[in-house]
Parts: sequence; structure tokens; C-alpha cells
Amino acid sequence: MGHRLDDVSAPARLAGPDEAISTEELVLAARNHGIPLEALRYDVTPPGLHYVLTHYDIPYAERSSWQIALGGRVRQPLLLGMDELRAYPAVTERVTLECAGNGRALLTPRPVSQPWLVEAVGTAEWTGVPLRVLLAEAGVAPDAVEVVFTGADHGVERGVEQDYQRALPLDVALGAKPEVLVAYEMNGAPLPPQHGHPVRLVVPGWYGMAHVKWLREITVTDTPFTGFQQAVAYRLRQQSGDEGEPVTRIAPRALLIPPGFPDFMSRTRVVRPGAVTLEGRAWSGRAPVTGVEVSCDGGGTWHAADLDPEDGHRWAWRRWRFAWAATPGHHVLSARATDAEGHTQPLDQRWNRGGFANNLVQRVPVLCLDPDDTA
Ligand SMILES: Nc1nc2c(c(=O)[nH]1)N[C@H]1C(S)=C(S)[C@@H](COP(=O)(O)O)O[C@H]1N2
Ligand SMILES: [Mo]
Repeated sequence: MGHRLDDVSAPARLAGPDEAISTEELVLAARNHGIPLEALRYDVTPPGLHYVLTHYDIPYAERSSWQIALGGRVRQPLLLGMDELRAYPAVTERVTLECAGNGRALLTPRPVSQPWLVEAVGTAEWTGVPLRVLLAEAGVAPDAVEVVFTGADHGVERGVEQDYQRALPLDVALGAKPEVLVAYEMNGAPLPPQHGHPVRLVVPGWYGMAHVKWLREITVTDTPFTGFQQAVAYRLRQQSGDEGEPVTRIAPRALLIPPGFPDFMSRTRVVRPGAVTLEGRAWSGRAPVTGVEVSCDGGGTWHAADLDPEDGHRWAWRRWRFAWAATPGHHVLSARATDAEGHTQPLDQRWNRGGFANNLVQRVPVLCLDPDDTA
């Protein structure tokens, strides 16, 4: 007994009312690490501190023999090695990447999957060839509707054996603002193995699942893609039978750089009374962030924070600051971002079965010491 994929690959489920994080979730959490929130200080995240999410295994990939096959509904299929890819004019973009499941482990009931709190985010300078340049060279057929991207990683998920695959609508794939990149450098160096070595897709403004790593095939299709990661996973559903809306662009979010210093075990932040500068980052993949507000009383009252200008990096997070006069006692700090389309962050969870695109306002408990307490 037990020789079928169904026997090792469970359906999606929700945690029970008091069910703690399981060993299975812990295994995922140990492989797929988040950004340490103090690293929100860097404009560009140092590569080892950028969050990582990989559904299956990180493939072993040799740069010298890697090839990308671009085919399907095109006039002239292309087969490109890494040197050929590098011969095209390169474009660099600073992009904030966030996993669609960020915030999932804070939801009630908790969707059982990679148990992110709020740390599934990072910002990198990605260098590569604009996808539209490669598509133009291959010549997209008039009946094309989507472009499917295939990674070299292989696994099984909810009983379905698969290569990791995702598609983009043709207009997004051909877009120049922003450029979708076939990227081979991260922060000026070759991609590290965990971020897609030697080449990945980067889709500015979209949640992480669209940025296919270890890219080996680009296929132009005349029908909408119905693969697992498109039609089954990454959809906003209330019930498992729903067709659901696809997950696409990043909803606005603001996070705090943890103030003061942490307690080792509880991670509670400790500050001394007086002026404390609160700082953090804010981003949205839908429209530019127009404002960040801060609350120091658990969401009761909100005050405008100072937001740094966009500075030519539309698809990267922006820094914000707020001067807090800390008084002794327990406090809950929060920040919330709003974008130019009026999207903002809810104070109460907006729940869906996958825990996707969740941008519930962060709550940071802080203990402010008495003036004479040296801790
Ligand atoms: N081939 C492949 N690409 C992938 C994935 C994957 O498992 N396989 N995970 C996706 C998801 S869900 C996310 S959030 C991002 C994470 O990118 P990073 O690990 O470089 O931060 O990669 C995406 N691209
Ligand atoms: Mo993700």
C-alpha cells in the first residue's frame, strides 16, 4: 500500500481552532526563510537576507550548459545560452518582491502551508534582458494570448506531479513599463542558486509566484494556461470548490523596522522613554504609495509619517519615518500604506483559503521601560 502520489501529497487544508504550527510547516519554514525585519534598513537587500521561497528542490544548474528555449506561437523559435542572453543590451531594475502568502500564519483559521508572518519580502537590483526584446525577435503570432514560463524544478503538489510553471497575459509579457526581465544578475552578481541561478523571470509589481526561477522554457500560447500554479494554486477562494480570482499584483503594505532591542524568546521590543524614531518601508505593486500612517495605540489613532520620494525606483519599497514620544508601559505600534488608487491595509483580516494577497496591518508590541529601569 502507499505507492501512489496521493499517499504522500495531501490536499490543502485549514488548521483546527487551536492547532499549533506542525512539523510539516516547520520543515517548510526552515527551508524558506524570511527577511530579518531589521534588514528593512537597506535600500537594496543584501542577497543572503532576501526572503526565499521554493516549492520543490533548488535545482543544481551549470551556467555553461544552460539554455532557454523560446517557442510555441512564434515565427522563429530561439534557443539561447547564457552568453547569447548576455549579448543583448542589459536593463537593471530595483524591484521589491513579496510572496503572495505573506501574512498567512497570522490568519484565523490558518491555511496550512509555508507559515509566513510578515517577513516574505525583499528588494534587489535585477539585471537582464527585457522579455519583450526576446519575444520581438522570435515574432509573436497574431493569435497569441499568453506566455508560459517553465522552471527546471520538479515536484508534486496536492497529488499533481509537475514542473513549476506560471503564465502571464501577453500584454504584461510585452510591456515596457515596467520591463519584465529575463534576469541573470542580482545586485550586480550572478544569481545565487536559491534565487534562480542562472536565470529567472522578474515581473515588477507582481507577487512572487510570477517570477519563475531556473527559467528554461518560454512558450507563447493561443489558449489560456491551466497548469496547477495558475488554475489550482494562487487563486483567491472562500471555499475549496470556488473558481476564485487569480492572484496578480502586490497589495500595499507598510512594515516597521523593529524599534529598540528584542527580548530573545518573546521577541518583544524594548525601548526607553522619550523620542524614538520609528522607521520602515512601504510598497504597492498596484499604484505608487501616496501615504503612510502610524498608530502607537493599537490602531485607535493614526498620524501621517514622512515618506521618502520615489527616487526613480517605482517598483521598490520606500522609506518612511515617524517621531514617537514613548511613555513607560505596553504599546502596540502599527503602520499602514495607501496607494494612488486608494488601496489601503485593513485592520481586520481579509481571509481566503490560501491566505494570499493578505495585507492586514502589522502589530508590533513594544515595552517602554520606566525612566529608572536600566533593564
Ligand atoms: N521555478 C520556480 N520559480 C519560483 C518558485 C518555485 O518554487 N519554483 N517560487 C515562486 C514563489 S511562490 C516566490 S514567492 C518567489 C520567491 O523568489 P525568491 O526565492 O527569489 O525570493 O519565487 C517564485 N518562483
Ligand atoms: Mo510565493
